Amino acid sequence: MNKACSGQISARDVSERKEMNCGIHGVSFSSSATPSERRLSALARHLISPTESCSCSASGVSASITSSDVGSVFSHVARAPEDPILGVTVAYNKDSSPVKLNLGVGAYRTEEGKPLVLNVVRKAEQQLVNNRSRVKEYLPIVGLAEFNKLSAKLIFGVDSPCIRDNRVTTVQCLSGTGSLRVGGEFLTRHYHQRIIYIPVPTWGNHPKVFTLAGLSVKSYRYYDPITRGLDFKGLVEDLDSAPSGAIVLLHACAHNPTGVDPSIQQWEQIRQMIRSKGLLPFFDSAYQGFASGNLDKDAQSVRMFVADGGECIVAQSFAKNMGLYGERVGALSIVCKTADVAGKVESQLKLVIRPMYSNPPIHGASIVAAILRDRTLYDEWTIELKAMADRIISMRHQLFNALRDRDTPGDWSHIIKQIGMFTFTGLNVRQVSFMTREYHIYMTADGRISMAGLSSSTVSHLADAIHAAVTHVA
Ligand code: PLA
Repeated sequence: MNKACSGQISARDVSERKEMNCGIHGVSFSSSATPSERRLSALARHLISPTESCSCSASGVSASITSSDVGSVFSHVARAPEDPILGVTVAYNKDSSPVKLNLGVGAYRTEEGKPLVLNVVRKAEQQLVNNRSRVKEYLPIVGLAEFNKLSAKLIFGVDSPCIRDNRVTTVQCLSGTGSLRVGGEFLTRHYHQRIIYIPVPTWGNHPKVFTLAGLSVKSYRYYDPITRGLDFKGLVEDLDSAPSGAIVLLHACAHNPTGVDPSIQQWEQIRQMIRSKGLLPFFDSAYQGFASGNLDKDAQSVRMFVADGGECIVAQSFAKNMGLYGERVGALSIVCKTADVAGKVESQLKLVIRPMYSNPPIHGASIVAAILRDRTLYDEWTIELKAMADRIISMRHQLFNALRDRDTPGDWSHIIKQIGMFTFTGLNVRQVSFMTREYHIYMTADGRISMAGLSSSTVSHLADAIHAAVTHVA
């Protein structure tokens, strides 16, 4: 299993790749290159990654020309590997076993193992359908204004000073990923420092999103595999040696994949350090409400940074907390020092978005706005959200108890200590592939399991598989 398939391409790998001047197809630029040249170069390096270029030059497997390829102008195209996370679902779908279990992608399932459309979402959609005055015109480039306002209130708090002072600009984007990408491109164009620090490990898409946005990705230590907790000392050391102005990617809550979040005291120390060094915090908030079941509590880290009057960026996703995965609804907020700056920033965000996808889709944002604007629907949402978070917490306890009952070797207390959708089990690549092969359990190669995909009826199957893996596979 190579690293590119592990779901955990570290930022160091990315930097190494960036430093590898592969020179293939003559695409390489010196440090004096313009931003657009650098972006092109980053794109080329991404497309011609070492693993892929090896497979075409060394083994010749991927790029071999079969008779049906002859004559195609694309016959040189090498087959790319599946995505480390979404590819798990592709493999799962091909498995015909009745006991198969998909614990790969972070998508909530009911106790019956079914995807869930929240009741409150059904109600909001019904309202939208019943309203004959609604049309399907294009939204503005920045999306639905009401959605933007309400999203900002959700993450920053209704009484947030940045909203009161009009110091924040919020634009609707294509879910969390799109928000990160638009934010990254804006920074490449308009921020003086193009280095972004991401935690190790982090969501596998982060290094790719930011590299392709034109930023240079570096890493900071985050997780200690020995304690299975936060490597706070490593984090502080790495951020302390970051160049002034560097961007720092922070998971607002429910860190993916580790499920390890800083305590409030640690967040305060991180905040002080970031502010004293003049670093720029960029929050990824993909799980608000999923960590604790409480929307305000899960936004605390972000709000601490806004309360000090400094600037920050937040990418928000409604995929998980409203179960709107496929609607692709999210928001990017940039908190500035003054309303005037925020207005100018917004004008530039429009120039990033317009050539990328012109304007965002209307349906998902309308659902979110309908729920956030209406007290009754909002309250109902918080109850459904808490129920999802509680079911995940209950699965943690059930899995922990099942391993204890089996006397499975090792300390499994991290299963109940970690927070959010995922458990970072500590299982290695060989153990993971054993579980897939022998038990039809699908998960990412880094040993992450989506607790949201587990139910009371599948816990014992998973516990049997983990027990067998740790007792039979080193
Ligand atoms: N940020 C983090 C930390 C995430 O975990 C995810 C999704 C996103 C952003 C993007 O979500 P969105 O674009 O759908 O709003 N991570 C998932 C899915 C749940 C994925 O990989 O796309 C995961 O299984 O890790």
